[in-house]
Amino acid sequence: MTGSQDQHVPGASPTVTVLAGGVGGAKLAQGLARCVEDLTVVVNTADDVELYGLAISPDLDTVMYTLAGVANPATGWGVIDETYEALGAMQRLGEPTWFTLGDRDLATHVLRTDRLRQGRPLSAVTAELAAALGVRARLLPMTDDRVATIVETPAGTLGFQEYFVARRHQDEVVGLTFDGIDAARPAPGVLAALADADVVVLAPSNPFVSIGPVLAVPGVRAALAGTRARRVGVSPIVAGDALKGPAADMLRGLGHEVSALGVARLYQGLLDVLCIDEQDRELAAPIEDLGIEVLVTQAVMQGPEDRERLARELLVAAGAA
Ligand code: FO1
Repeated sequence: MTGSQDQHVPGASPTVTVLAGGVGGAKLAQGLARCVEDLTVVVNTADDVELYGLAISPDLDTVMYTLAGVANPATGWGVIDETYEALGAMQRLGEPTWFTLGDRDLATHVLRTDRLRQGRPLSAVTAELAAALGVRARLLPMTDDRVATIVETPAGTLGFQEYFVARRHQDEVVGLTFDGIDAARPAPGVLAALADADVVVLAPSNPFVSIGPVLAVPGVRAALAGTRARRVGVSPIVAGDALKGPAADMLRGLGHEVSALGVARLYQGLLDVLCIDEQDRELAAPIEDLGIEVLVTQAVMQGPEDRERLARELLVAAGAA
């Protein structure tokens, strides 16, 4: 396999690292997993939450279930063919049930919590869970340390899942902080995955609350800025709106242009190529003016075949396929 000492050999399977949040990142990671042998996914953990005493890592689980082929296709998160008996029992016991935890999903949280209580780091627990589900890609949390996204809104300060799920991301976002980020260290393997890759992909995940925390882990932004890998991003904003979730509202609320150009400005200096949708073709020239090459294609992934199609186009744009 190629590494930072070698240039990628055309025709050989490249070493690819993806920075990802939840559903969008998971879909692209699945497409890439169908194209390359050596795939590492570095996942946001700043929206992790503790409920009923259980350690829940929604983005890690979304990527893990998607790569294992057991994600709920209707939502993108959670497990296919779920039942919700335990949640119903929680409700009868008077517990809040705004976070929809299925019975099968609960098994993951019970095991994760047990292993963490034994003192094992999240990265090791994640590797164990992913291996048990047959995931071949290397799945890494951005850090083993606790980091929590705090959302400032006119209604007050909210934890991320309280903002996102309980209040359906309807509050205006006036500020974001990542509690614990200054003391966080990249999980084992994260910096090497950036340094040794042929291609680093920034998934079409929310730049503020999905990719943002990953880049904010001390050392990660510098590793991405300094890697010899070709760095390819996919805009999560298409035709002035978010593919999913509150990315458009956040760009607007935090004073940025709500477009792929706004995304390009956020990632300036960290990307060699930005993939934008055909509907945004007219933004190619201003993005190129920022020193970022542009791939114009159908950037919205439909089904699993389409995830592979987009992944392959990204690898070609990176000169690695
Ligand atoms: N997202 C929702 O919108 N509503 C839910 O009830 C919900 C439950 C849930 C349970 C487990 C899990 O792994 C993810 C879950 N998500 C839910 C998704 C998650 O909150 C967000 O997609 C991410 O945190 C943002 O990337």
